[in-house]
Formats: sequence, structure tokens, C-alpha cells
Amino acid sequence: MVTDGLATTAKINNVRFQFDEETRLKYLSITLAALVLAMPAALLAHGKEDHNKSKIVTVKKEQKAWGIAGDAKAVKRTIKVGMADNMRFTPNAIEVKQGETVRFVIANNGKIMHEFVIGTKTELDEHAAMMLKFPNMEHDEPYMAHVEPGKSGEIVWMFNRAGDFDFACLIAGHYQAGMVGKIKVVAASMPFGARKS
Ligand SMILES: [Cu+2]
Repeated sequence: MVTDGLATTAKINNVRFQFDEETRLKYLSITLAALVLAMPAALLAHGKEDHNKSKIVTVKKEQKAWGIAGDAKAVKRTIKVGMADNMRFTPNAIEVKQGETVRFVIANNGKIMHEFVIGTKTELDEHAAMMLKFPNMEHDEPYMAHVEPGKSGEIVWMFNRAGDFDFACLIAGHYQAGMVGKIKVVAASMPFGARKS
């Protein structure tokens, strides 16, 4: 029995060794191929394109419960939002119509970094918990703007779904301190402002 056990182990080790060697060689060739392919492309991209420009062009339009990235051309309304170090947004309640594309101009009137992130309460709760765990986690989506003190940021968002949503600053501690606001998206079929809450 013991001999059998040893033989099996040896076999397993032998197999594992072969597998490792094969994987290693495969990995090496893939890495080399990737390097050769990636290098000219990377050099080309750096020489030709402006980084910010290409970032705006490639904004992904992913449908969210609270809407979708909007087109600047479709903007008919601009909403100014102020952020302050007392962990409050001004205004802290916004009402829009379903189908409306809004440009948010978000001013950071404080002395520390703030951000404006739109979402459902559930998603913002989860995201805020992540930010508390990993304060330096980088995040960027078309429904959020990170704004340095004294600066302004902009986002263009299309509210194509009715409902009650939130906006928040997810910087560690800010959300927990109450840096949250409300967005009500009134269904297109209802008169503006006539919705019962
Ligand atoms: Cu903040």
C-alpha cells in the first residue's frame, strides 16, 4: 500500500513537472508574441492621439437602471451642483423628466477632493463600502465626476428610465457623513411635477 502511494505521488509529480514545463514554454512564447505585437501599436497610439480626446470618444454607453451616457448634442438643460467640505451637495434634490439629457456642471467649492456619482441607493451603498475598504481605488464611469478643490467637472447623462435615484460622493467617509442627494426621474407619460411620492 505504501509503495503504491509513493508511486502515485511520483507519477503525479512527474506529470505536474511536465505540465509546468509545457506551460512555461507556452507562456514564454505568448509573452514574446504579445510584446512584439503590442509595441508598435503602443508607440503609434502615443505619437498620434491625444489621451483625453480618445477617452471622450470611447465613453461606453452602458444602460444602467438610472439611465445611460448622454450625447452633448442632445443637452437641453444644464444643472449646476455645488459640493462643499461640510459634506453637502447644493441642491441636494433634483427632478428631471424621463428622456431628458442633462449636463451636470459640478463645482467643488471646498478645499478637499469631492465627487458626484449617480446611481441606485443599493449600488451606491456597495460602491461606498468598497471605497471605504480601498480608498485609493480608481474608478471612472460616465455617470461620475471627480472634482479637485476649486475646480469644476462635467457629465452628460440621459435619464431614459423613470424612478427615484441618488447621487453621492463616494470618497471614503464622505458618503457615510451624509454626502448624498436625490434625483427623481418623472415618467414621460406623467405631467412634470405631478407624480405622487
Ligand atoms: Cu466628498
